[in-house]
Formats: sequence, structure tokens, C-alpha cells
Amino acid sequence: MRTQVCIIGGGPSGLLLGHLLHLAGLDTLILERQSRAYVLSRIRAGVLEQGAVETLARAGAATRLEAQGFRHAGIELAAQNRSFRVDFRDLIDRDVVVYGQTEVTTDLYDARDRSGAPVLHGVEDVTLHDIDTDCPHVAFRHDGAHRSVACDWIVGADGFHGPSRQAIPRSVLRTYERIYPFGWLGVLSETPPAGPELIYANHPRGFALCSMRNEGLSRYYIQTAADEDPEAWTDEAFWDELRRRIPEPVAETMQIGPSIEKSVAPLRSFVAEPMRWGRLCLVGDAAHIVPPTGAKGLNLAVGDVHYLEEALRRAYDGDPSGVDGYSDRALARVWQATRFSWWLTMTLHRFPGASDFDQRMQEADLAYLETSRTAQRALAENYVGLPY
Ligand code: FAS
Ligand code: PHB
Repeated sequence: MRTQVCIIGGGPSGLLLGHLLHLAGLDTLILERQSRAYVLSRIRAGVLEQGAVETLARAGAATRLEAQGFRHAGIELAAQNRSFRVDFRDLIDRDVVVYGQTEVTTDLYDARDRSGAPVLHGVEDVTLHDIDTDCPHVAFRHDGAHRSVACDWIVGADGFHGPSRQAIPRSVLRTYERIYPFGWLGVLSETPPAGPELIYANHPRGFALCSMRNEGLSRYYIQTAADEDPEAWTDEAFWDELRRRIPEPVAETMQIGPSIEKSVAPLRSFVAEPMRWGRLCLVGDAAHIVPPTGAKGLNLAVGDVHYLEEALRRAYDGDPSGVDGYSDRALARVWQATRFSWWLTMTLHRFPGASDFDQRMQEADLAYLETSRTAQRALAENYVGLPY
């Protein structure tokens, strides 16, 4: 087998890059370990930056998004049983779109199907070879047969646990990590959202977030231990704990119902450098992980794809400067999103061993945000997404 760009991973990063490169006339092959159904069963991100929406539109994968996505002009921040609104449109004339990652991935698979470009599901034992030469190849097993694909470029879009990052020599790879001492217990329920916009709540009992997918599907999170067993939580216990952490006017009026999905996500900040080595380039979670507090994970992946698609197009036009500069360019934005996600996580979560003084410092931070347009503009710029 041969292709121009072999993409390992059929999540949002791999699918979006594959489709944009296909539109640019390049041959691509996507290798995905799981079935399509499994990939689409994962409940993950919910908020898209403007840049992500524009990139999906450029890929011709934003028709449903533009029809069904919810434009949000702000968010609510809550502490001490009260909340205030950060108005993105008033502060910086930008907004975000609430549209679940499951829907984004569905739209990208549909676009890939329409293109006729190949995605192999159920691939196993993927290994990368000769990435420090001009003739790299990827070996894998599929349908019981050992196969190999020669290519010009390999893109690691295989998430945090995939093989691509590991293919960069330890003498070259530098990693930076912070593992947070808590996780998020998430619930999906077929109930109307608790409010018109997202509510991020700081509380001495722990963080809570009220989000949504549409007018009849809500997404909620509460901070728990990192190794919390989701099945140890009855729906009733979850709703009681969530309502203790959000302002009473919201808790008293929100509609609760049975959970249709319940899972715990660990929180970490992680960045790997460089994001390109030889003929291997990394995108998305393969290169970085952010705590979901800042709604940056999926959006950072789209930013990487935006840079790499342009870089590879230029490389095939004989200009190597794009791929030579890809890692530095992508990492500059990755580190800004990593900082913002870290700061919002530190401000909104209750850390083990935190004192009353620590709680007061977080509340003072939020009180300053409430009164300072300057502070709110800084939050708004980062939340809606820094420019590419
Ligand atoms: P993904 O991990 O989505 O995709 C990688 C793909 O590679 C997967 O389909 C995997 O099966 C495949 N793969 C792995 N190893 C392979 C191999 N050896 N061979 C072939 N294929 C292989 N982000 C937000 O913005 N907001 C959130 O609320 C949020 N919640 C999250 C909750 C959880 C539990 C997790 C894990 C992540 C969450 N994220 C969130 C981040 C998430 O949305 C990622 O940023 C996003 O999925 C990144 O997309 P990809 O880079 O494509 O990685
Ligand atoms: C979600 O809706 O899943 C979501 C929204 C915003 C976040 C994290 C998760 O910051």
C-alpha cells in the first residue's frame, strides 16, 4: 500500500485533517483502532471556539453545526451562592458555539464517506518506521493480515495513549505534566439545561459545571476523586451533590431526570515537545492534554490541524518552511491554552488539604473578575479562543 499522508487515529483530529488534505488534492489513509460506533459513543467536549467552527466550515463539515449549534455570548461564574455573567459579545464581540464532539465527529465521518477516501477501522499493532528518513512507513494488522503502508508523512492523531508520540526518540522528546488530584464525574440527562448558558461553580465542596447539548439534553459535571467509581453514584446522589454546589435559584428550578451516561474523566495538563520529528507530525491529544475546565481540548486539536494542513499543502508545493515551523507555531498556541486551562482549574476546584484561606483566595479571584472588565476581557479572549 502507498499513500501521501498516513494518519493514525480516526478521532476529530485525524478526520478533520484527513478531509482538509483530501480537499487539497492529497491522498490520505486513516488508521483507526476502534469501530466507528465506539468512536462515536465517547461523550466528550461540548464547546467550539469560533476558529474551530470556521475550520469545520472550511472542511464542509459544519452544515448541521450551523443549523443545530447554540451560539453562546457568555458564561456564568458562580461562588458563594451567587453568580455573575462574563459577556463575551459585549467585551470582545466574539462568541462560542455549543455543539457536542460526538456530533462533530459524526459530521466528519459523513464528510469522509462522501469523499470516498479510506478509513480502516479495527487496525491493530500499529508501528511507525523510518520516520527520520524520506521514506517512512506504518505497519499494522487488519482483518488478521499484516500490512504496511509507505507514505511521505505520518500524522499522529492517536490521542494520549497512542503509539505516535512514543515513536519520537526519548533523547528528543520533552514532556511537561501536571496531574490534578481530582476528576470530573459527568452525567448526560434528557432534561432541559439548567440555564441559557454554561455555569461554572466554585464551591468549598468542590467544582460543578452545568452544560448542555441541546434544549432537551443536558451535561453536568461535579468534581470527585480522580479514581471515583461512577457506578457508586446513584442519580439521586449526583443531583443532590450538584445542587449543593450551584446557586440556590438555579438548584431550585433546574429539572432533573435519569442519567443516560455517567463517567469519570481524570484531569491532567500535559504537553509534549516537539510536535514534529522527521516525517512524523503530532496533532491533538497525541501531543497535549488540558483539563476540560477551559473547554480547550477539542479546540486545540482543531488549531493544530489548521496549522498542519497548511504546512503539508505548502510542502507538496515545494515549500518546506511550513512543516519546519509547524511545531513551534502549534506549541505557541498550545502553551497559551494550557496556561488558561490550568489557571481556571486552579481557581474553580477545591484541592485536597486546601485551607479556608485558600478558599477565600479563590473567592477573591472571582470577586475581582466580577468587578473588573479588564479581568473579564482576559478571560473572554482565552475562552472564545486566541487567534490562529
Ligand atoms: P482522540 O483521543 O479523540 O482520538 C484519537 C483516536 O486515535 C481515537 O479514536 C483512538 O481510538 C485512536 N487510536 C488510539 N490508539 C490507536 C492506535 N494504536 N491505532 C489506531 N488508532 C488509535 N475536551 C473539551 O474541550 N471539553 C471536554 O469536556 C472534554 N472532555 C473529555 C473527556 C474525556 C474522558 C476525554 C478522554 C477527553 C475530553 N476532552 C474534552 C478532550 C477531547 O475532547 C480531546 O481533546 C479530543 O478528543 C482530541 O481529539 P483527538 O486528538 O482526535 O484525540
Ligand atoms: C461539556 O459540555 O462537556 C463541557 C463544556 C465546557 C467545559 C467542559 C465540558 O469546559
